[in-house]
This record gives sequence, structure tokens and C-alpha cells, in this order.
Amino acid sequence: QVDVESLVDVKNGIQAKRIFWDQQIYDLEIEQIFGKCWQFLTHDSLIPNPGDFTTGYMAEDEVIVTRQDDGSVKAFLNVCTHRGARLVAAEAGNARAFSCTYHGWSFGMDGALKVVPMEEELYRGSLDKSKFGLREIRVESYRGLYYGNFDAQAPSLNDYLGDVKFYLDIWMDINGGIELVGPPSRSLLNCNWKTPAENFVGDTYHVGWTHLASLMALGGELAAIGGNEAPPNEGLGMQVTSRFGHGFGVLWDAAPAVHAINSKAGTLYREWFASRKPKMVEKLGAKVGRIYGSHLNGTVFPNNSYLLGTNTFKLWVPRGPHQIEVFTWAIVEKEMPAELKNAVVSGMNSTFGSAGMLEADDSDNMETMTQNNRGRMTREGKLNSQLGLGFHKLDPDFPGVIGQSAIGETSYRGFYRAYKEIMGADNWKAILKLDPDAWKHELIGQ
Ligand code: UNU
Ligand code: FES
Ligand code: FE
Repeated sequence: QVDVESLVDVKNGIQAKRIFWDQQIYDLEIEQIFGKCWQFLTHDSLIPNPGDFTTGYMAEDEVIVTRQDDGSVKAFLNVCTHRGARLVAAEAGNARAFSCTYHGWSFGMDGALKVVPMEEELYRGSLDKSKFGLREIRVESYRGLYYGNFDAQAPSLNDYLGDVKFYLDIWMDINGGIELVGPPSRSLLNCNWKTPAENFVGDTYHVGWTHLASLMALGGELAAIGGNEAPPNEGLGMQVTSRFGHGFGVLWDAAPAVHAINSKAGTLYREWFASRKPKMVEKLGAKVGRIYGSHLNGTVFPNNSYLLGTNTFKLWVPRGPHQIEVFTWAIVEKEMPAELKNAVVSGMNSTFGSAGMLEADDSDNMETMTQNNRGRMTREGKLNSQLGLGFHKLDPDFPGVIGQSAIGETSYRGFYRAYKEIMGADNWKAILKLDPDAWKHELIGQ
């Protein structure tokens, strides 16, 4: 039995260290978080045509996502309804039907059970095929991104994204939108899924320290913060958090600042932002339009993270409490010329791909944060996310709760506030009954 109340102290910015370790907490997360929240599946650009499919995971459940003849997208458990073997082994492809490797039951792209070998002769009319279609999963999309949800009562994806849609639109909706470039690289890390999710939601503190050597070697402007010789000035950035835990950090005007100043990719990328930015400013005003061309690090709760500027798109798939499988795609803007798209993809791979320099920098921290909880004294400990506590504001131009500095833990606190609420709730109805502004007061403490 998990005492959810004891896991997170919202007011004081404290979490129990055992959230990275205990099997019972993990089991409750599978029910409460992954059983109720929207989980990333795929993007339009990865399954453009009827019959296209991709396979993946919603937490530990294996899923297939298929493009229908009418252009819509459906998702199913990737599990044969006969004796339960995995249905599709391929990672992606185009198909008219899926046949199980075990006895050959075959399903259409719409999930219906179509063909049962020797059905007449063996079942003699006794099998009701209409009752053995694939188990369908609720799917909704936002700006070409598809997410799945196991809970019919969950709010729409639109309502779930809430305040962060405003910010996602700045890079997903204006101009031609984005594409994800696959197939995703996949790698195993021996860490709890929340260690990278919280890092991407709000950790700019580590950038100049953990990534010192990589930033210097890469030779972009961000090398200037390497070593943390002085705190960044107040104007360097901000953090944002929202009701259901989604959040991000901003480094103003620093989108391409990881990439070498005089490299071909760096030059193309800087020119791209310089040419597109004026349109954004015209549309959104100077204050909001500045988000475009800034470096963003964010997480869509619970386990879907992204970096804009470094253009990595991540899914941290849990594999028990102490391991994840990382899926990494690259983000490109649709209207970028092919040469720039290629440069962005290769820049992403050298920074945040499976063998990327910054990915490797982070991995050791994620793994020790998890594995040192083998120690019984260690896991009795606490985690501190008090940076910038009390230094929040509401801003009429920026939805959500704003942390007023580039380096702070406002979006950590927002992430864990939502985590606690969803972990402890009987169902979505109970969560949605709450005053829709109560979360802000809880975070800001007034
Ligand atoms: O590691 C990160 N989250 C990061 C790296 C953030 C901004 C720039 C580079
Ligand atoms: Fe942050 Fe040690 S200084 S985990
Ligand atoms: Fe990092």
C-alpha cells in the first residue's frame, strides 16, 4: 500500500527519493499515471499512407498504430486475441493485414479478425470472429502528434495539453509545422523513467555543468555558460508549468546555440531562424514571438520529452522501476530545405542520439540517481526541488505558471504536483471536479 501523500511535498519542493525505486510505487504509476494519461504514439509524418503502421509501447503494453483507408489513425494492443502471442514483430511498414506467427489468425488494419485458418473445417461455425478483433485503444491527435489513452474517462488530448498548446503552436502550427524523422533509435538506460522526464521538463541548472566538456567541444554560443562561472543574468530565460504537469524551460534566442558557430549545420540553422523569426514576431508580437528561435527543453507529462533547437524528441518507456527504453526521433520543420533537415538530424544524433555526447553526459546521472537506492538508508532520503521556490508569477501574455529565471525548478514542482494529484485520485472525474485554478494557488502558495 503506497502512501501517495508522503511522496511529494508541493509547498516545500520536496519528493521522497523512493519514487525512483520502489516496486509498489511503480506498480501504482502503471495504474494511475500510465493507465490514465495520454502517451505518445507517433506523428503523421511517420505513417503518411493508408496501410502504414508502426509498433511501440504504452508503458509496458505493446501497441500497433495503423493508418486507415479513410486517413484516420487507430491503435491496438499488439497482441493476438487467440493465444496471446505478439502479433507484429516489425517496427514499421505498410501492410494490408497482420497474420499471427503462432496459428495464422489474420487481422485487418482496422483491427477486425478477418481470416482464421481452416475456420469452417475446424471450428464448424462455432467461432464468432466479430468478438475477437484486436483490443482498440483510444487515440487523439494534436498538430499531427498522436497520443493513446487507456482511460475512456480521460479529458480530451486538447484539454489535457491545456496551457502548453499555446507554446506548442509556436513551433508546431505556424508556417508548415513539424515532422518527426524516424525510425527512432532505441537504447536501454538503467534509470527510473522520471529521472529524464524531470530533467527535460525543467533542468537548465545542469546544462553548464554536466555538459561543460560537450558544449566546449561543440563550439556553439552555449559554451559560454559552460562551467557556471557566473549565474546567468535574469533575462536569459524562464520556465513554464501547467495543470497536468507538462512544462518547459526557455533559453532566449539560443535555439541553435549548441551547434558550432562556423559549421555548415550551425550556419544554415542560424540563417533559418533569422529568416523565419520576423514572421513570428509580426504574428505574435515581440514578447511571445521570441519563443521561436529560443532553445526549449520540455516534457509532455508523463514521459514524452523534447528539445527545440537541439531538436530531439524522446519517449522514456518504463521497463520496471529501474530501467527505461529510450526512443529518439529528430524534429525538423516541414518547410526546411532538405540540406538543413539532414544537418538538423545529424546534429541531433551527435548530441542527443543514443550515442550522442550530451545524451551520454546525462545518462550516468540518471542511472546513479536510480541505482544508489539499492541502499536502504539512501532510499529513505529526500529530493530537493526548491530552486526558485517563491519566485513565480502569472503573466497575462504567458499561460501557465511562470518561473522567472532561466535556471529554476518551477516546472519540476509543477510536474510532481500533477504526479501526486493523478497518483492519488480515484479517477479523472475526481480530478476534473477540482477548481481549475487551484493548482496555480497550490504551486505559488497563495
Ligand atoms: O540537457 C539539456 N536539457 C539542454 C541541453 C538544455 C538546453 C541546451 C542544451
Ligand atoms: Fe544536483 Fe548533486 S548537485 S544532484
Ligand atoms: Fe542534459
